[in-house]
Amino acid sequence: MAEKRNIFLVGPMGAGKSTIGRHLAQMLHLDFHDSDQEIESRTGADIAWVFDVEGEEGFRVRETQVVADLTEKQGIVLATGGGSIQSKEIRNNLSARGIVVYLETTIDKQVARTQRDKRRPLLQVDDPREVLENLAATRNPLYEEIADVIVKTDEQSAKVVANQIIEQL
Ligand code: SKM
Repeated sequence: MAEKRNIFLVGPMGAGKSTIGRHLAQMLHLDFHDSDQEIESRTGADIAWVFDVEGEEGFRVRETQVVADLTEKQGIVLATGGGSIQSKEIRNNLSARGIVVYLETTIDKQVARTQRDKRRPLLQVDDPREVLENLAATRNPLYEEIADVIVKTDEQSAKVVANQIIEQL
């Protein structure tokens, strides 16, 4: 990469966006940001609290603002929230301001990786698998549509995936 570009990681909950993003940022000497984490630091509360108090709608307003702000930076790796791509405004910002990498995974991996994770209020239900399958049906086409690069994350370590992404930039 000749100039300082941005890399935006999209994909469902449990795809490994935060872990892979940290490796990628370190390898490329870019700054790492995570939109869920940024929402937590701006509100001083966790994602579950934001959902409880402001509802999913309130959370999405915050997410849209955070992504708009972070994508204005230069030379960052951004791990986006799993549902962020449902916003057209976010999709437009991501496509216009960096390389979009879709981290693809399986429902089995998602279920295993998101168990007891308090940052996933949508999965605090009896059957998280069913929720993940329904979300995948609406969201996977959107991830695919905006992706410049698609990488599978279910069988490789985060470091290997980060290397595979770098090869495709
Ligand atoms: O942004 C968080 C939040 O739990 C919602 C979400 C989603 O809609 O898939 C994914 C997480 O990253």
